Amino acid sequence: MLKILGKASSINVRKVLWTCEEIGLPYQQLEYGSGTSNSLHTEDFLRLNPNAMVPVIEDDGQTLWESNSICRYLANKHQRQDLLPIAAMPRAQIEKWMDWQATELNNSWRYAFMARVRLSAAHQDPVLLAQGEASWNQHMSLLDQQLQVTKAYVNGDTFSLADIVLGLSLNRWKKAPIQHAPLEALDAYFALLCRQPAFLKFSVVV
Ligand SMILES: N[C@@H](CCC(=O)N[C@@H](CS)C(=O)NCC(=O)O)C(=O)O
Repeated sequence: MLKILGKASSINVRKVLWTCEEIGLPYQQLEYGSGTSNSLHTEDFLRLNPNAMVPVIEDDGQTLWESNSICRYLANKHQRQDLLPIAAMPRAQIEKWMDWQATELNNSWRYAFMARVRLSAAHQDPVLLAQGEASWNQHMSLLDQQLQVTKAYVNGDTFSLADIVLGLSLNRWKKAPIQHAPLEALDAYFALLCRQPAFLKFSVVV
């Protein structure tokens, strides 16, 4: 059976768990990472992922890390073309939003998230915090503009892997105690995602 190493509180682990639920794939999830009894800094774990990060999967005797790559692998392996199309351009449009989430969006929220959610003493500079919140809102506003066009999911009328990675990111933004820009298309998108049992299950934590 597919083995998923990583704590369920991790947003990146939850992307993989949600993907498995959409596919209807049985899995065994093991709590690994800070705050659990399984350290990422052992020789055994570092052999699986030298980045000392979760998630990691073990499937058919092989190991894979990087959450978005794992989601792509699972959709591809189980031929879920609704989640990740095979045709070049439709696929690239989904992957574009996944890459944007992992690079541009993720870089925008780190300081404000550490300050406001993790309450990190090292992230309380008021100027950097204001810049961080503004940057996070600005990136979410770009997603809002896209949703004003599609009026449904990130890439159009159908749910895809892009909605898994961005849905969890939206959940983080909505629940973080920051000054939120008023973004109505994102509110409608959040309500749409709340119709999916897996989203409700994996959006309990920030
Ligand atoms: N780019 C990686 C990032 C993974 C990542 O940041 N994982 C965090 C949890 S969300 C982690 O392993 N942190 C160390 C820990 O929890 O001990 C991915 O998407 O898989």
